[in-house]
Order: sequence, then C-alpha cells, then structure tokens
Amino acid sequence: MKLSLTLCGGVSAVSALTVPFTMPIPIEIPDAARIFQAAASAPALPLSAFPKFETVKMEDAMQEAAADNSQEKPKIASTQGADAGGQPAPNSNGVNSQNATADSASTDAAAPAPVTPATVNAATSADSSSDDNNSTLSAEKTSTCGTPSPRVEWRDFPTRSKRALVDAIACLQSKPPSGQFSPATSRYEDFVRLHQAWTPNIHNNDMFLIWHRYFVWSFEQALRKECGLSVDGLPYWDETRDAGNFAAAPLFTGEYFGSLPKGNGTAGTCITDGRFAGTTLHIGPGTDSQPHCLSRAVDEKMTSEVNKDYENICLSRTNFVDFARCWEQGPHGIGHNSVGSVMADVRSSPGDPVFWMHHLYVDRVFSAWQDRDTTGARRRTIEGCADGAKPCKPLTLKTLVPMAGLLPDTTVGQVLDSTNGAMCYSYK
Ligand SMILES: [Cu+2]
Repeated sequence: MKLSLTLCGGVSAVSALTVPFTMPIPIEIPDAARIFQAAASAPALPLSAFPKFETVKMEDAMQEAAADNSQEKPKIASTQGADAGGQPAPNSNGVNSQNATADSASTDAAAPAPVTPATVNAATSADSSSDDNNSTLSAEKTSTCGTPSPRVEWRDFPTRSKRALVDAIACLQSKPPSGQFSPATSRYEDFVRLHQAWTPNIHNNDMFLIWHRYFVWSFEQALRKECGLSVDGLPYWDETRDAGNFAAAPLFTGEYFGSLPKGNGTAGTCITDGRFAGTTLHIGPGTDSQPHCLSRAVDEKMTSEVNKDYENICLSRTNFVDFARCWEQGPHGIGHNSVGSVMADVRSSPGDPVFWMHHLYVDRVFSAWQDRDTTGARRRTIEGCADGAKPCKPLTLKTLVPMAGLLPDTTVGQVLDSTNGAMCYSYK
C-alpha cells in the first residue's frame, strides 16, 4: 500500500479518514486561554494561532519520485512548515498535537446539522452497494456534458469577468448564512465552516483532490445561483508564473483580491485594499471561531518553491495516490503557507477569497495529470483508501463525496471526469 508513509506526529497519512463526515461542535476555548479577544476592529491573527499545511520539500519529492522509478520507496525524511512560535508541527489531520485529542473528539461528536440522516444513509448505501473492486466506470458512461464551462488562467480571463467574479464573492459574503453551518455569519462563511469542520476528512488523504474539486464547483454554483454570476467559466491562478514574487501576481491588486503584504512581526497584515478590504472573518483561527481580519503574510522565498519543476515532479507520478500526495504536500501546501496568515490556516483558509483561485489552480493540475494518460483511464479509474483502517476500505467510484447540502452529495465516479458526471467544465 503506497500510503504507508508516516508523517510527523506518527500518524498514518490516511488515518484522518477514520472520522465520519459529521459536523463537529466548534471547540470552546476557555476565555483565559484565548489568544486574543474579539475587538471592535478585528485584529490580525498571530501566525502561531493555528496549524499550517503540512508540506514536503521539492528535493524530497524528487527523491521519492526517482526511487519510485527504481522500485524503491524510502520514507520522506523531513517535512517543513512547522508552526511558527515553536508549536509542534501539525499531524496528518492538520491539527497540532496539542489539540488533536480535543479536535478528534469534537469531530466524532454527532452534531448540529447539516449532515442529515438522509445524507448519512446515502453514504452507507452508496458504499454498501458498491463492489469494492469497482474502480472502473462502467462502459455505458461515455456521454459528456454539453459545452464545458471554460476555465482559463487569470491573465486570460476578461477584465469585466474578473470584476464580476470578485463582486459575486463579495455578494456571497453579504448574504445571510443558511443556518446549517453555525457559527457562520454569512453564506460565504458556510463554505469556510464546512471546510473547517471536515478538515481531517479532506486533507492528507486520497479524498483531498476529489473533495476539493467538488467543493470548488459547489462554490461556483452558489456564486451563479445566489449572486447572479453569469461569466463564462472561471479563472485559475497559475502560481508557477509568479513563483518567487507572488506579491506581483496580477490578482493581488486594489481592483481584485487586494495586495499581498509581508507579515507584521508575529501576526499577519490586515488587508486594507481591494474588493475584500476590511473584511472580518468569523471562522477560525484553526478550529476556533473568533473575529479576525482578513490578513496575509507572504514569504517569497517559499513562494519560489511553487514552481514548474515541482509541478512536473508531481505530474510525472504514474499513479493517483502518489500524484495526489506529491501535489497536496508540495505546491498546494506550499502555496497556502507562503501566502500566509489566513491562507496558511489548514482549517479555515477558505476565509481568504484567494483560496478559490489557488484551488482552481490545484484542480487545473489534477486535471492536467489526468489528461497525461491519453487513454482517458485517469478519468475513469481510481485507487487509494476511503478510510484509515488497515487494511483500508478501498476508494471506489461509488465512494460518497459529501457536500453537506451545499450541493447534493455525489460519488467519486461523478467527480473524476469534469465533463462527464456531476460537473461540466474543462481547462483551456
Ligand atoms: Cu482544503
């Protein structure tokens, strides 16, 4: 089994999937232990207030890829991205060991909606009706959607569409929450809260790419249906074009996502320009929910690691599990951590709207990896684990991809091919 890699904290990379998809009650931190108090004007996050993304250095990823070619697979010796402030590095759940116990207890707790009994039953029946060897789509699934919605690089997205996009995101931030994702204070924060609550299920495991693909699609549908976004397609941000100088990337401007400043000592810098200037976030840091400003803290030395070489190392991996881990803990995680502050918060990073441009890029490369196999097999087959048991329950095309009501739950087989299933888009 390829996912036997042990990560820091001694937790198997797939053990995160042992927790069910339920909405945990937010962790209550006693007042005396609060890192900061809610203030009239929301403060920036101390950068030590949350666990960051777990990452792997490019040299280690390269070594592993090379070893794989020679049929030898050593463990990766070192990880980077340990928390600032001397905290322990996050374990595979993206939760540092200090609060891992409380966190998993919370995640296991049955919860306030949104996961309805119907959802849970759907999960059970979808899986139980599946043949565990069902890793290939049946022959009848050959039709494609109509005209796939085109996804293009940010620089190729029309100016008018860029404006419409940031307006629609701001619109979602101004809409009331559904009430299904307490303590979200806006419709936008419904998405942040779901990501925060389910982090152990959707990171550092084989569900990562698939779940986030459908999560981004769900967000897009909300922008369109609830905020009237009518642009053709969506943009992704090809971060490799700005490696080493993210701050100059054309989306970090006063017209769109605001600037990308360095941190402010041990805290992020509140964003005061762009469409999201002065935004107060209410989900995070980490598993908490305290008002804080939208903040960033770029590390350009780290952004230089989000480059084509690293992307190509991951793209060269020949099976899904190896590619997924390389990509998640490589440029995906490094991109998050290097934008910094809110974006570096594993749990609550969707609080920064640039999260979506980042994850569109993550999905773009996933799609490119799938297309590398010209037989289309990577759009029709899956492998890996659906839980953390040993031996694990195999991930199959019928494994549920739950979305807690943001969109109807679907299955892996409906998400693997973005032009044949639950979605309809393609990258240009
Ligand atoms: Cu995520």
